[in-house]
Amino acid sequence: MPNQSATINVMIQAARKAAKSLLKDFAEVENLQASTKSPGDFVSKADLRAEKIIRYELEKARPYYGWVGEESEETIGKDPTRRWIVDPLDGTSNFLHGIPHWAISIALEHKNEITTGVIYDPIRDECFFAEKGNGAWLNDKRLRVSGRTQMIEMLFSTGIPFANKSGLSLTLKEIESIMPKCSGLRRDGSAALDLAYVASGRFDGYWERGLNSWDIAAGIIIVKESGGIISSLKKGENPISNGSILAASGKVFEEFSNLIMT
Ligand code: 2AM
Ligand code: CA
Repeated sequence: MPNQSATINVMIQAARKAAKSLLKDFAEVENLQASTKSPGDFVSKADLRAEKIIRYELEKARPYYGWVGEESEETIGKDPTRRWIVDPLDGTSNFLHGIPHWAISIALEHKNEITTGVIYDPIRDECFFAEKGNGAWLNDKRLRVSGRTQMIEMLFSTGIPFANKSGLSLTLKEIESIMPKCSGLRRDGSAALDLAYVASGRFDGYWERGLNSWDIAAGIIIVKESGGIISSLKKGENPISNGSILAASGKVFEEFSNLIMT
């Protein structure tokens, strides 16, 4: 079993409490699918309810930390070196469509470095978490990135820009270059779970652009502590600031990033 800090226990407890509320709302969304009413507003409220629960739990335990998240303005804490980076519901489109693939993502940043992360998938009761220097875990099992060595056996994941998001043709070009060389590509709709799946060796690599810090913050430390490599798609930059990310096992990082980052 992992030797967990008090901080990570607080984060996991907050995620589990929010999960109860989200699961109740998700059951409701599934009922709404067959009706003509739009569940969009309902889901925004589910998201806000989950954020409120997480914020209450985290601020109760650590009142001096700052906060940045999808649903509210950034708050600078009395301790300006630490902030929570939170996505109460990552994979909103899946949630909205009744697809059981979404997660809660909570990270702690200290002096511009992510030190702790929790990604909780309530549907499968899978809690991925990591703390700097303490390894990454899925429930009570230690995580390792994939050991596969041949790209042709590897499975990758990405996000494809939709609606008015930019970068569609670039992503399609990247997909065209990787598809003949690998064993498949998934577009599952939750950046947090994509990173958790790289950390657990389910995916061998993942890349996406146009993200926000809260989509990827927890995943970054979980991948790193699983022995994986994280990079921005712009060399030398920080994915937290520019929202473009590539994650992979060390076995394929170079080949993969050469295909994607050219
Ligand atoms: P969300 O579900 O919390 O919106 C899917 O490709 C990933 O991109 C999800 O993690 C999703 O997070 C995120 N995403 C969706 N729309 C986005 C947007 N307009 N800007 C940044 N990230 C977005
Ligand atoms: Ca998100």
